[in-house]
Amino acid sequence: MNFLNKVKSAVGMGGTSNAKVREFVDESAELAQPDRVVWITGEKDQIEELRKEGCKTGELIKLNQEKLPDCYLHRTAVNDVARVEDRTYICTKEKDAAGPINNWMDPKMAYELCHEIARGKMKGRTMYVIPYSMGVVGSDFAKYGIEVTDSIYVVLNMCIMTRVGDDVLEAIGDEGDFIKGFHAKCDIDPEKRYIMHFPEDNTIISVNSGYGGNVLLGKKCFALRIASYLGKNEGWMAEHMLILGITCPDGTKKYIAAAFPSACGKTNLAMLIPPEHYRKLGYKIECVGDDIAWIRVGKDGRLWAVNPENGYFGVAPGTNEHSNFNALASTKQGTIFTNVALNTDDMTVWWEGLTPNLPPHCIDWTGKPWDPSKYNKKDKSTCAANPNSRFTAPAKNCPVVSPEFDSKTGVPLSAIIFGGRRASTTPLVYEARDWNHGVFVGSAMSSETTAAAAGAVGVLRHDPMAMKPFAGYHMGDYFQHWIDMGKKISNPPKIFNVNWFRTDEDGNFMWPGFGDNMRVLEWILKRCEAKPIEAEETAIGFVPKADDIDLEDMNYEIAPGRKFTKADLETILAVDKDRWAKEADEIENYYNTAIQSRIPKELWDCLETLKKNCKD
Ligand code: GTP
Ligand code: SPV
Ligand code: MN
Repeated sequence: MNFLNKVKSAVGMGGTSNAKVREFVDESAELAQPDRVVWITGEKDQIEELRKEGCKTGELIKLNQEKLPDCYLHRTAVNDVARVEDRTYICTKEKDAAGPINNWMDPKMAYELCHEIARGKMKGRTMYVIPYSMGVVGSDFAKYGIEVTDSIYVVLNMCIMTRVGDDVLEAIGDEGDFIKGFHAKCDIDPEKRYIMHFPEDNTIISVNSGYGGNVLLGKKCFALRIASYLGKNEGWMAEHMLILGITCPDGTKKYIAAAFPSACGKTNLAMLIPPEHYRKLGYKIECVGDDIAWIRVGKDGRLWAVNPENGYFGVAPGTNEHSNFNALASTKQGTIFTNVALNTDDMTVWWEGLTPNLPPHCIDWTGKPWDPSKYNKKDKSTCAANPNSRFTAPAKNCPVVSPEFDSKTGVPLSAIIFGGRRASTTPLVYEARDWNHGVFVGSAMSSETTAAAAGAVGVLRHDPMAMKPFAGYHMGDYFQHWIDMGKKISNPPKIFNVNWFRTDEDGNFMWPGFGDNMRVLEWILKRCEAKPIEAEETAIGFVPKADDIDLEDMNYEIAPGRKFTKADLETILAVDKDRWAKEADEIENYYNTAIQSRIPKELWDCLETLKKNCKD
């Protein structure tokens, strides 16, 4: 230990004698030169102290403690509100290992660049050391990380989003391995912002950002980018998927995982409340996870999934007691809000869609008084909350958190669902013919971009398996890994694709979505039974007969005065061969120009079948 002996003060030493842990912390401190090093235990008193400190420095605003106990608001810099995909790099020795759709940098160069940027940047500040676990500590699925950071916001978020504490250091033990995560706010300079991944060294470096997905290194950086690389080498999968459980009227429980791109409905589906008619029949949804699934093949030949996280980093806008009651309920205690509006009348929070009325006295997400009379739904610059404002809420707050949430073995999957935002072409739901075809369907996903990543919103782009921004290696190899996993699963889940976002010619959503998505889940479950309900075989896969989607007590108006009818259902279930022929050409173009190589033969075969089916 060199530098650690020199810092002005050190609180705790994490009680670890793991030389690699101590070396990593020491080297980080040597680089960033903090005045103080504090080891995070995640204990209540320590958290309370950090909240106080955060309020003093202005990083946090204490909210109404009667209405929102232990809840705080944080505002990021205005140029630091979303993931930055163009500044996110996979740094492998060989460029080809990162593949053509990841940014790549030579690891030596990347280390040098980041070290240069971060050198001395914690002078006069505190470096916090966070030992955390992704997954239940001590379980077969669990993997451990140490994140060092100079941000109290990061510490408090990590204490919600992951399992933090000394038991993690114990689990790592004297010899054990862990993922190294270095985060420094530096100057929040967007020109020097880098999110670097070194999958060959189990290392992540993040500089010049203070926003969630860029800095909570256990989440996208570790649990998806690094973990997908580990999963490829170790024979398991790390996916951008929610996991939900469905209790059926006969009391049986089934589990489904679903991959939708960022801000495309995972949190909402994961904790949906079924329509009353379904509740009366005995259906109930429970949430295992809302963003990330780690999946392994069980001894029984099924896929088993866990949620490696411990909280929800959920999209605030649009969340209300009707659209997602359970998510809103999850935010009532111990929650950190990021970039939402502050309602100064009662020191609570507000965002677009929370209530139909606009509160008269708000401070907007940039810290300025908000004028509700200027609010124009179509102009994002008039919003009180940032379109990618978020809440960080403990998973256990969710009224429908699954009893299996803390399971060490995970839950067995009956179905995997892919989906995206598609105004046209893609029907409400269809089922792949088999595993390999399902992999093709996932690989062919496209979706309109959202505010979750910096850049234009509403642009259709390819996002295979919702992993475009998160696969830590070559996308062709990632497809191959899916194909290879299929060979190991004797009892595979069925694979489906859904689209909640079909619009009419005026841009109105044709499907009600949210709780009514239960109607589609029911059909999916019926297709997973030993004797599946019949379906229409089409050019793209199996589509429901319109009569088999239960529309009982559905009260949806596509536009004021225009009730959803069976004819609308038929429209959104229809497969238009001409459009799909074009889609097939576009998929071929994507394979050839973006992914370029390493695409499994099985996927080319599926593409040929699709083309042929569209001509027949
Ligand atoms: P990440 O946390 O970014 O990975 O996003 P997510 O996939 O969990 O997305 P989330 O559930 O937070 O939904 C994002 C946005 O989509 C919100 O504004 C929702 O209101 C909207 N949304 C979710 N489900 C539906 C749906 O079924 N229909 C419609 N029309 N909108 C939906
Ligand atoms: C996403 O963008 O998919 C998120 C939010 O879940 S972030 O953690 O910022 O990546
Ligand atoms: Mn996500």
